[in-house]
Amino acid sequence: MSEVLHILGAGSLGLLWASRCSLAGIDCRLILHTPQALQDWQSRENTLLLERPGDLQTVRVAAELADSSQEPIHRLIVTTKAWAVAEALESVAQRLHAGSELILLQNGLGSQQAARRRFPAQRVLYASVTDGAWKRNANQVIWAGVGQTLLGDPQQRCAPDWLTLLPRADIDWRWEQDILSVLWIKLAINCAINPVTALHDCPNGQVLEHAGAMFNPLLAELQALLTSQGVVLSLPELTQRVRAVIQATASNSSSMRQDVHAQRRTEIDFILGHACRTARQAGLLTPVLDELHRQLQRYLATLGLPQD
Ligand code: KPL
Repeated sequence: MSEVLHILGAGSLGLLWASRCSLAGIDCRLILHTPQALQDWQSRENTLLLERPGDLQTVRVAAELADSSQEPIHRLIVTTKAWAVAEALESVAQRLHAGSELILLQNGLGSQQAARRRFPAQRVLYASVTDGAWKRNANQVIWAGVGQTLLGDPQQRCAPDWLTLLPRADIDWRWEQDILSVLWIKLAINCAINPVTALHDCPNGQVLEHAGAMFNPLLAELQALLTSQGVVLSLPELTQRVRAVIQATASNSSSMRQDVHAQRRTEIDFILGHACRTARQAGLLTPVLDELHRQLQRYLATLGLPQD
């Protein structure tokens, strides 16, 4: 690939992309948030460790600050949390040009549409990622579960050519004509699992017992919401999908529970908040979803965490 691939956000997903692409010989640049983070990165000689079961690889990845270069950014992978996207993109706005392509890897919905509104001249792709990764420290990432990356563009049918290079970096990706439906279904699954795990401080496998009698009405509301957004998925299918994720990730901590444990801002507003707002706009009544949203907001407030 001739163009540099910039990665904005040095969380677990950012480091996972940076390490895999660099190992594959793709010229990557990690955009860090603060001068201190850049200094720390450089003091470790730009090295990043990628750990997979039974394997540890060291790779060099160059890093920079958003404003430490005027060099245009042609291809940008945005790997921040959903609530950080707007500010992160603003920091590189001067370096984007009409041909720049952005790929957004966030959970939930809302941050993608906001980015598209803010950058109408750029191509903005949306992605759904199922890889499991976590950071052991600032320059070591563990690729705990190999997943798939579904990519799409609600406004254009064709994938950019350069994506065909991604399998070289062990990124198993697929082009999705209807990426919004994929993201809506993922959001519905997250609405059914993540708040329960955060409120009850439990792994995903205990969601059914803690959700109790509200589980089925919650899924019925979520299914109606999906239908209102043009997503074709019956209630039995949605129920089966949610149960399958609970089973497949039974011992995992949801991303929301992990955020609460780390005293980090959660993505509540891009998951439950977006679902409740969209339901209202569609004229749907979603009392169970609304109550879950309020309950989680109250809980976050008691922990001193933002309610959005
Ligand atoms: O996507 C997830 C998350 O934690 O955000 C699930 C599917 C619930 C897996 O943990």
